[in-house]
Amino acid sequence: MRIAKLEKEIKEDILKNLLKRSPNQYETYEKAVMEIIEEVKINRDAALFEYTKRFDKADINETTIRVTSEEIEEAYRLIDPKVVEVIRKSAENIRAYHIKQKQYSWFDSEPNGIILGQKVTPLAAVGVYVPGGKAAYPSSVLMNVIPAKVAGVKRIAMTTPPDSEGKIYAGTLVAAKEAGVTEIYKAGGAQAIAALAHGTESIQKVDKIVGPGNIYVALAKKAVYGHVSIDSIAGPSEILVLADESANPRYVAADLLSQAEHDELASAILITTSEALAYQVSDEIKRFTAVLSRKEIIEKSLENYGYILIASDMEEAVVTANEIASEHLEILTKDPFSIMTKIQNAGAIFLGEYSSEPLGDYYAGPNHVLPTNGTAKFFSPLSVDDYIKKSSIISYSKEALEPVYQDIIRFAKAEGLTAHANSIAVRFEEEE
Ligand code: HSO
Ligand code: ZN
Repeated sequence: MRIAKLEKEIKEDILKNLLKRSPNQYETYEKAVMEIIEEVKINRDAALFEYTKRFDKADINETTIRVTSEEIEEAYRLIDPKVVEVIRKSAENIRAYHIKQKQYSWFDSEPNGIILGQKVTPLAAVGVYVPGGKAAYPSSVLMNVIPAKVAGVKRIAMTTPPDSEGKIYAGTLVAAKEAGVTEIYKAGGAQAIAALAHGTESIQKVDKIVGPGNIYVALAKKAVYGHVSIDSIAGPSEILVLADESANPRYVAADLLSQAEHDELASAILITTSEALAYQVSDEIKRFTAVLSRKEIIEKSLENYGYILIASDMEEAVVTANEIASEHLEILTKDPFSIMTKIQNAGAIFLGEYSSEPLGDYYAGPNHVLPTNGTAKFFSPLSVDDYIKKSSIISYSKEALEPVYQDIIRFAKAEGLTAHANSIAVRFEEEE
């Protein structure tokens, strides 16, 4: 992994380089995606089944599209019971954390009869997309579904592409069941997003679609946005470690590699005030990489988006971390909590040497769906907030409206809206 002194030029290069990872071949796929959406909108199930045949090589029809309880039972037989146990424990931690995010309706009343408030309502139906094959992470199923459940969403419809035999990865099914998904469909790609957004004979329309997917899925979500709501589009994984001379170089190296293994576009950056640590981490990375199963992916991602940067002091390191706005930020210093107070931009912050990033990916409870690509400057982790909406509550008594009604009429007339003025005035006609 390259080692460099943290200077202005290299910082600018890195920021530019990282941005290159945001998907930019949209035009290439846009036409195909729009066509698929139109087809599903018009021909519904028939189009959905035809695309499933064409893209997933699977024969699916109106009786096989929905996953049955027998299929879920079979999935449980295929998964190591110890793994099922971990999924359960993890789900419990995710639930406990997200319950704290719940927002409640509130109503304020004044003695003169003014009641103002905010009513919180869960979305009625949510669609969760889960990628097929190796990209299907049971942990991500938990992270997308449990906050919806905690919010009180009644219908949670999951779609995921089947293999050529019409089967779905057992880990996905077990996680879906543990998280509380209410319906599971064998459909993937842009056609699944179109079905969730517009509805077909087999799949009822939802209000919001969440979950990661390939470029077709991402583009389809963008295309249906407005008709339904969507979550933010996830980019490649990122980790930034801030470390001083007290950090353990083996831990730092292992943590950087944990995200580099996700994919070739993943980024792993160390910013340290210790030159000695920089070289030790670089050695440890070589040693670990040689024996890791995803060696090729790791090597590519480190070559493209891996950096070890030596900062002249912690303040410079913190400023740079805030500019990069990483999805994950680890603070491995003598005083991690005091540094955390200076962090303005990061999706999730891990403090201290026993808080390695995968602890957050799998177990601790906070959501692992996080803002990527610098969007931690303005976006937050996926949360219960993503599955609720609010309505304003307004109630005035006659006694409350009377002293102010002339003012409102004046305001309406100033905007030239006399019907508005009249709707207030009509209530005080006798008095005039
Ligand atoms: N680190 C990923 C999530 C994940 N890791 C799932 C393992 N499984 C999000 O950036
Ligand atoms: Zn991960």
